[in-house]
Amino acid sequence: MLQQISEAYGMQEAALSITPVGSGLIHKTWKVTDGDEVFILQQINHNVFHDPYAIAENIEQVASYLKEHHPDYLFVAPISTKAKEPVFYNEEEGYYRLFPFVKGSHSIDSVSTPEQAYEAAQQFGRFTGLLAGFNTENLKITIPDFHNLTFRYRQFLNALENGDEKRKEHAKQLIKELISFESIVTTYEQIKRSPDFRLRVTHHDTKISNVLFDYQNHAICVIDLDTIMPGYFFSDAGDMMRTYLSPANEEETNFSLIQIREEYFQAIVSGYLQEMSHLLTPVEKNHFVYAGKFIIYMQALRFLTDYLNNDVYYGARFELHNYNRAMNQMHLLKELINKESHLEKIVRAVTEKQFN
Ligand code: GN1
Ligand code: MG
Repeated sequence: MLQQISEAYGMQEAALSITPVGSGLIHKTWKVTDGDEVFILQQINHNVFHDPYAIAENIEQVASYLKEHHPDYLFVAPISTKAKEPVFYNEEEGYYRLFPFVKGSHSIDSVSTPEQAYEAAQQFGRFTGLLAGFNTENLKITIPDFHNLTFRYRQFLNALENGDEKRKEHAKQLIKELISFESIVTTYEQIKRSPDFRLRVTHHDTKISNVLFDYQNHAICVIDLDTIMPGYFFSDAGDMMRTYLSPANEEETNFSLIQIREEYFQAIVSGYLQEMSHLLTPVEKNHFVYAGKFIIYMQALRFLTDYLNNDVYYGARFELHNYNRAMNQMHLLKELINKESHLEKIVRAVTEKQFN
């Protein structure tokens, strides 16, 4: 594999060293060193992304818009092969792509200070903000219905019909609980019909490892642009809440460690609004807490659906893996809802103080 890839990109195979990096559930990622040059190599998960060229097209379009309108913005686009292809395809190995490694950058796997949350939120807000003039209809849909909560709920109901009987029995209580939060879907359906919510260029995967930091701990840019699609601001704000608010992540099985850190919530809202305040409608600004509920609920549904379907999407290292993840997200959702009125106050304080 390495030989073909190095040939395709004009690297010296003999001088290469390659180490796996990252913790994503979908793609495989490596750091590749070719003498003085460093790259990030990724194998695209073709089961999830059926059309890797659509991703490449989106990235190209966004890159050229940013280059024209915001030339100082650092946007990490993949390197083309010698044959000028944006991805390398090989029948046995599938699809790969290569990125330049951003010098002096590193990524982190968990958020341990509110400043990191602020910096990341600012970067994701900046990304959507700078692309406000870009016509979202030009974007290809790389995963249909990716953050369509109605669709995710339907997939969950399908799994209740057709999923593994034993697993259904095991998850009985959790299934009931998830159904009891169905109003989150109803609200989403109202939002879809409301003129107060705009479709924007949305990243759709705002976890902290998709932000590059420099060694002074300033965020430099966002990466992982596979799911750039038209979407709502609450997809990005919500996934930051899902992944930055709790000190324990989605893998934690000691659920008492799952907590909502209010100062991190404030940091996400402030950082995001720093770049997006002039673009969000007043109604959107009132939906930061909903953002968290929306994404956390959707992730709980997705993990449990996968558990009921025998782990076909996320995979699992042990029998209860996706069940535990779904339980974890359910706990996180309840913690968020417990603090809802307090969090709403924080949103009001931030919007009034900074932006009025
Ligand atoms: C997947 O592969 P990764 O970790 O970047 C998933 C996200 C989920 C996340 C949960 C394409 O992202 O939507 O939130 O797992 N991405 C896709 O860990 O399904
Ligand atoms: Mg990703």
